[in-house]
Amino acid sequence: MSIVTKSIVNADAEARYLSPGELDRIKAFVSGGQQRLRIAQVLTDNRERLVKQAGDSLFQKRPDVVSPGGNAYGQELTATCLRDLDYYLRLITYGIVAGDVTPIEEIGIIGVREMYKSLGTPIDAVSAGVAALKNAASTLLSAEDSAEAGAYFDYVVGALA
Ligand SMILES: CCC1=C(C)/C(=C/C2=NC(=C\c3[nH]c(/C=C4\NC(=O)[C@H](C)[C@H]4CC)c(C)c3CCC(=O)O)/C(CCC(=O)O)=C2C)NC1=O
Repeated sequence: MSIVTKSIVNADAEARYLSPGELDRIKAFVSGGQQRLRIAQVLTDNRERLVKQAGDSLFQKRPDVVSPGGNAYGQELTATCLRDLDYYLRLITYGIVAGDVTPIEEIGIIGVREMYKSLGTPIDAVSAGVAALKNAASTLLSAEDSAEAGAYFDYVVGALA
């Protein structure tokens, strides 16, 4: 839920107007809108190369995952692993547009630890993959945009660590 929806739901639950604090937070959300949309656009346009770069970097750091016996060993499972990185990049663009990590949390964090455990997927390596996505993204963004986007990548990295 974006800050706009959230504030309206909270205010209406008490049948009151939006408070000065709520209006300030909405103002900050709106004035950062151009930046967030610009970042989401760059990440969306470059998703294929970002996922490829992050995968290359992850498999260099964690050769075990793509070695015999590794969870992502073999063409098919490696492709599934890259697909998961693409999923997380997509969720991160949702969070950036919403200005809120809640969509990322609801779609891609809650329950995921148990899921990866049952698949035998090392979750710390998924986290390292998202950190590699962040690095790749930072090469395409200005310092200011990298810092804004970085918070959403860091949220996922931390939640999966
Ligand atoms: C949008 C929210 C969402 C997420 C996050 C998601 C993840 C997800 N990853 C899966 C599998 C998988 N995920 C991986 C990923 C990896 N293995 C590794 O060793 C690497 C560290 C890592 C890549 C970074 C692999 C290899 C599988 C297949 C495992 C198997 O079938 O044995 C599966 C099992 C079903 C399937 O194969 O599609 C799910 C549900 N699905 C979703 O809908």
